Amino acid sequence: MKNQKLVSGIRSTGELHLGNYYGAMKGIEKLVNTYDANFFIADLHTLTTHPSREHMSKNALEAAASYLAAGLNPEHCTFYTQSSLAAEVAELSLYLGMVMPLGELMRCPTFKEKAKKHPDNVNYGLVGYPVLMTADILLHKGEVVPVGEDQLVHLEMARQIARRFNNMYGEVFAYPQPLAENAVRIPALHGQGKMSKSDGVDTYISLQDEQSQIAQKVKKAYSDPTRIYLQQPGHPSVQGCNVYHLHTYFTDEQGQQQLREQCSTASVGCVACKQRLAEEIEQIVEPFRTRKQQLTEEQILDTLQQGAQSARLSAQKVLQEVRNAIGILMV
Ligand code: AQP
Repeated sequence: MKNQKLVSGIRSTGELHLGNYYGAMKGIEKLVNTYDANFFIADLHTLTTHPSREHMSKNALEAAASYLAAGLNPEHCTFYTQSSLAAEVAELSLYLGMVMPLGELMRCPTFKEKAKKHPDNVNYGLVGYPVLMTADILLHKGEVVPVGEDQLVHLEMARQIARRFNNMYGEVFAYPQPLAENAVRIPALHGQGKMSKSDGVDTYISLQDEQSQIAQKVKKAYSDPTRIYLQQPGHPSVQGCNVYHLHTYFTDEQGQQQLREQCSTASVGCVACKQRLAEEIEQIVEPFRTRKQQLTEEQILDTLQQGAQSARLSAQKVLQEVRNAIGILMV
C-alpha cells in the first residue's frame, strides 16, 4: 500500500504556528500510515536569514519536538534533519541548479517579495531556495508533498526542475504533487496576509501558546470593520470578517452555521464570537502542548539519529542513479 513517496519539511525558524500545523502537519498520523513518508527539519534553509549559532540547534530541536507532538510516529516513517544529509542534499542541489535558468528563479514571486522586504540581504541562497527545496524532495524521488497554499508556487518550480532534468538525462524523477487538503492559507490574526512567524507574535497562535495567551491574542484579532455596535448585524463570511474566516478552519460546520445565524441577526457580539474561537483553538493546541512537554531532548536526538541513517541510505541510492544518468565518471 505504501507505494507513493511523500516528502515534507518545515524550516526551523522559531516556534511553529497554526498555519504551519495546518499546511504541513495536519493529518500527519494518517499521512505516515498511508505513504512511504520522509519528514525533515529544514534547518539549512534557515541560513538565508543568518540565525545566531545558539538558535540554530535550539530551533531544530524545537521543530523536531513539534513534529513528534503533532503525532508523527518515527517508527512508521523516516524523520531527520536536513543538515544530517547535508552532503547528499548539496550534491543533488548542485546538479539541479545546472538545469534551472537563473531568470526563472529571479522571477519567482516569493523571491521578489523577500528581496523587496530585505534589500540588504539578497544572497545566493535566497534565489536558489526553490532548487534546494527541489533537491530535498527529489532526493527521495518524492511524489506527494503536503504544503500550505503559499508553497504551491515552489512546488510548481520543483516539477519544472524535475521535467528539465528528465528531458536532459532520462526519466529519473516523478513530478511532485501537493495534497489538496493541506494547501490552505490560515490568515494572520491582524487580518493582513497569511499567518507567519516573521510578522510578530501577536499575529499568530503558536503551538506552544498557553490558554491565556490564546485568549489574549484572539481578543485583539481584527474582525468585521463595519460592525461598530453590538446591535448592528455583522458580515460572517470569509471576506467580511477575519474572525469568521478563522472560524472556518477551527470550528466545525454546525458551529459555523450557528455563528452565521447569530452574527447576521446581531444576537452574538464580537467579544463572545472571539471567546468561542479561542476555545476552539485551545482544544486543538492543548493536546499538542501536553505531548510536547513530555518529550525529552535525549529522546528527540535519538530519534533523529536513527532517521538520518535510514534517510542517508535511501538518498545514496537515488544519488547514484542521478550520477549514472548524468554520466559522471565514478573513480
Ligand atoms: N499561514 C499558513 N497557512 C497554511 N500553511 C502555512 N505554512 C506556513 N504558513 C502557513 C506552511 O508551513 C510549512 C512550513 O513553512 P516554513 O516555516 O518552512 O516556511 P514559511 O512558509 O516561510 O513559514 P512562516 O511562518 O511564514 O515563516 P517565516 O515568517 O519565517 O517566513 C509550509 O508547508 C508552508 O506552506
